[in-house]
Amino acid sequence: MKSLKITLIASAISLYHILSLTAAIDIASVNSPLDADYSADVSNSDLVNSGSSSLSAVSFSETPWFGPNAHNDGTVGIVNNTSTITWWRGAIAGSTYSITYQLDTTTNTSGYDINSIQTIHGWTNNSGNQKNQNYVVDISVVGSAGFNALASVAYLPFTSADNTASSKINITEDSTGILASGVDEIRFTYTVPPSAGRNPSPTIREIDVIGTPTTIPEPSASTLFAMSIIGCLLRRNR
Ligand SMILES: [Ca+2]
Ligand SMILES: [Ca+2]
Repeated sequence: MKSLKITLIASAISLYHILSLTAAIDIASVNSPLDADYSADVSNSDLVNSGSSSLSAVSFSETPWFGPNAHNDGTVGIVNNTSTITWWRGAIAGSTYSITYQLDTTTNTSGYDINSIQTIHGWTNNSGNQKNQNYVVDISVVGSAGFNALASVAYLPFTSADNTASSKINITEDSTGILASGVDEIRFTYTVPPSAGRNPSPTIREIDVIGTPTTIPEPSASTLFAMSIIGCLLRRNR
């Protein structure tokens, strides 16, 4: 009976995660002629911000040429300062680059609910393509080493000739307000757009992931009653 109960609870937890992955996702996008715009929108206490207790580690597919700490330092930074953007040099169209955030599960063992994601790009000079946002968000949940796709962003309104200086994406969930539950890793993978011009790699000023520790619901009275019935039936069939 004990193993059956554990199996049922584990199944319920897995179903909880899967249901969360079927979220009704909304992706909103805006842009501005100002390089370091949207500064008032940035969070310095989100799940992946540098110094947050929820952030365990950050890793890159390739170390950025500029600003390896800019993407999660809690600010959009200042105009024309390369330390305030995370940027990969030598990118060509079709190149991919990723940032992976590992969340701490020593305290919050069930992982985290993700409520919203915000990404801000911005730079005054060079190609307008740098302000396009073209990436996929993948998540991994507690108990699984694999990743699942959560959202795909393709905000590509700018050509290399555009001087629009910044853009902002907000990813939310329309129904439950929760994009995913039980998350212990979140990865952003950027693809350089096919029409990219000079220095086309994204100029990432900040990535915010808003969320809270996941709370696994206790089994309801009806679930426990159903478990007891199953247990009785199993004993009778021995
Ligand atoms: Ca932040
Ligand atoms: Ca920043």
